[in-house]
Amino acid sequence: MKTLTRRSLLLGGVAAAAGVAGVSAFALGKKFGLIPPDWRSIYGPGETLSYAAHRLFGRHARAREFPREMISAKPFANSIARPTDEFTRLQAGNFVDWRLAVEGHVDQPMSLSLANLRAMERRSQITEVSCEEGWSYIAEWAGTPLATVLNAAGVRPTARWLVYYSWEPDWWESIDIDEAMHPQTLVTWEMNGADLPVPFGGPLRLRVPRQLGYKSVKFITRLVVTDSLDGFGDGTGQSAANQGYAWYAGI
Ligand SMILES: Nc1nc2c(c(=O)[nH]1)N[C@H]1C(S)=C(S)[C@@H](COP(=O)(O)O)O[C@H]1N2
Ligand SMILES: [Mo]
Repeated sequence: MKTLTRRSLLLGGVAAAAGVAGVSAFALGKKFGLIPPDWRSIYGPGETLSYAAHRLFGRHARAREFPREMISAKPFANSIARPTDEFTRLQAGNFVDWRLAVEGHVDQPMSLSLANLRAMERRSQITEVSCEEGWSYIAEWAGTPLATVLNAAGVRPTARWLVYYSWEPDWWESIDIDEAMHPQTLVTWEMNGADLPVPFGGPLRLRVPRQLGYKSVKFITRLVVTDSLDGFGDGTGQSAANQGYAWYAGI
């Protein structure tokens, strides 16, 4: 007869407890927003840890802001896709017909012109753009805090993520709602005191200065507030996920 020894009972109990703990740690992590959408990727465990640490300890941390003397004399604009005829037409009209749509989990979906945004609020900050390839530059950016735009639309309590789209169809990204509401996250329409130049993402760029350059998407046209990233891409919430860009790119 097989007897249950103290030892086997103990081992079984520990394994069961570990199993339960393993499952519930993940479930708890998800519940409290500690799990990034790309936790399944090659970055998986490391990404999850760095994102969880950021969520727990760095939610309100601020990106470094620089003194005016440190603004780069020659900022580097990464290459962009060749403008379409439609883009060229909008540019010829000084982008008066450019619109930023605000949709999803908001009380009042909106379609905003540059003039609408300028009339809302202006904030400026001197921050750095850092590319994952190693170069960086410092510039003064001015625009409307994204929080101001989202509050104008009335963010619903179900909001967890913000997905943002570019004029370039293969460029879109997402951030969590804390990053979206962070005071340094800016719907940017001005750079170094002039209208945001097209090579730097004009007329409208989302500056997310707490993360690497690729999260600062140029030529933004649409913001979607959502409770889940499941339907966005393959659930990883970014266009570049399959090219090895980590979803969370905190610096
Ligand atoms: N629409 C769009 N946004 C984009 C890119 C792009 O190619 N298209 N490149 C990204 C990358 S990889 C970086 S590092 C920064 C570069 O910003 P810069 O051109 O101002 O240096 O823009 C990001 N935003
Ligand atoms: Mo980049």
